[in-house]
Amino acid sequence: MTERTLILIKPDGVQRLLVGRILERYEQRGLKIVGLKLIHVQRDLAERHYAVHRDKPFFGGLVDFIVSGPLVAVALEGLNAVAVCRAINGATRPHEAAPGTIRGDLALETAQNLVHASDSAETAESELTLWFGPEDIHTYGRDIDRWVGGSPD
Ligand code: FUP
Repeated sequence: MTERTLILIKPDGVQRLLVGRILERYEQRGLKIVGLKLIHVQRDLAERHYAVHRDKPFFGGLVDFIVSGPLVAVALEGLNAVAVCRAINGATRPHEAAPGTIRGDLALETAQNLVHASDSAETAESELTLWFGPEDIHTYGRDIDRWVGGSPD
């Protein structure tokens, strides 16, 4: 099923000059970039984004990290985009992430694991609303859509 999902290339990805390489992994899989922006996020948005972790011991550090510098928010669309992006990212803890995944190839620390991806279609919908206005999401067709199962909108 064609889905949309939210990716964040977190501040460590920007600082480590990995934005292009990380974006390329989703793009070359066939996923369509339908929204893209660099944003130095306010605490309030970071806390709402990670609200599910509010009671966890790592919550404060996680929010500090996300607001520490600009990050890149990406809205991606494609067949099974939610599961595909989670697989491209790899396990949350980089030492458990398989080689070939972003975290398995490029990260060592759980607290600085480079990327976020929505964990379900429902979460994706609410996270995309949090990070993007309707005017920031673009629906368009690509010539390659018929080769990668993209929706030809
Ligand atoms: P993920 O969906 O893979 O991004 O992972 P989670 O939603 O479980 O966690 C969100 C973020 O919290 C992780 F990316 C890093 C941080 N975290 C920690 O710092 N320590 C932990 O033990 C678990 C998560």
